[in-house]
Amino acid sequence: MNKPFMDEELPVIARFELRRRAYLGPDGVLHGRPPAFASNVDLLISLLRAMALTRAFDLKAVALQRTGRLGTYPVSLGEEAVSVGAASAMREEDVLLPSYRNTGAQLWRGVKMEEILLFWGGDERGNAFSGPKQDFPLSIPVASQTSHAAGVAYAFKLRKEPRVAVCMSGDGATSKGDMWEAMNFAGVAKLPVVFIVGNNQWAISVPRKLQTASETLAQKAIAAGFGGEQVDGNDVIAVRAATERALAAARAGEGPFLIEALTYRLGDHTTADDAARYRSPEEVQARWKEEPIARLRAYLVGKKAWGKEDEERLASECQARVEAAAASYLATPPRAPSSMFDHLYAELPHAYLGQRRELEGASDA
Ligand SMILES: Cc1ncc(C[n+]2csc(CCOP(=O)(O)OP(=O)(O)O)c2C)c(N)n1
Ligand SMILES: [Mg+2]
Repeated sequence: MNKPFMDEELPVIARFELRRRAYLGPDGVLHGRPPAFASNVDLLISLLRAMALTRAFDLKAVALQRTGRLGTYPVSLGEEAVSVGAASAMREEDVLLPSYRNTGAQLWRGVKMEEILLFWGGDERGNAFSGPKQDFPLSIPVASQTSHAAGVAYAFKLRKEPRVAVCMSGDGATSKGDMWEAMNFAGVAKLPVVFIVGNNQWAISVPRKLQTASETLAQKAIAAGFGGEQVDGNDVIAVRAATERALAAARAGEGPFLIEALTYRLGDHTTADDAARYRSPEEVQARWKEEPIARLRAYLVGKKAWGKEDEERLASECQARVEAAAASYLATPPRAPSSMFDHLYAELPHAYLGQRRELEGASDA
């Protein structure tokens, strides 16, 4: 850490503390004092299944992109526990504001795989998704969802509704003005919003250390006047426990919270990226030992709650579901090109009327 200048002769006026939450280690063993839900094997299996489905879906999405049938796509390989852990702690009436890397959270909330594929295939109908309609579409502009989340939480507060906005972002978002402003307002107005920062160590090719000199990202909450903690983001139990606690506090009127979920982006930034150009295969290989699915599987195997047959059944089930979703996506006829003029304006400006007519004329021909 950079040692900030400090005149030792002056009296100390404030001290801050940060804590780190971790239960399920890469060794597949529970440490510390895990939350009560960790003894609910069925729940743990549902978390495992959700992470496995996310990974299988990502694989298929990349295959579709590589064969020219999908646009750019961002996998969440190695980061599945952040999305699944956070979303699984939410109530249906809460509002999720995801980033582009939170496919696992959207799936948990009930968005269909074919809808996600439609979106990444360039069809906005994918955003009219199933599941909680009040959830936001995923945000591609980095950090713009943070101020939206503060706004949603402000509405909850004004209406006195016991609901929470869950804002998901990457580490890079915490370096942006939008997020500082959102956190500042959230702190001042004590808003029911939980910021989940998936710190995957990279903002495309920019490593965490070049993004911010802050020792942790969790401590950024302290500057905004609320609490934060660092969580092992590859431990789905820790992510869920941290989110549950923060949601309960926010719902009870205790204001915002920031969870820095430490993880690692095992894949490329998106299908438009080649991470081998800026990081070594050895670094990535070493991080595979920490990925979230293997450790939960190992834990369940140790408990005799999971075995080879379960694993094989899950793999073929995920495969079948993903294939069916891809087939449904591919069978969806594209929208008429003129639909690009719909929905943006209540009344189409004159300049666009002519363009629409021209396009419709061309497609009639
Ligand atoms: C406002 C804005 N600036 C730049 C970009 C280009 N961009 C896309 S992703 C990204 C990096 C984001 O990193 P991080 O917040 O750590 O999220 P991650 O991709 O690692 O999940 C950038 C700079 C963008 N999408 N939006
Ligand atoms: Mg990142």
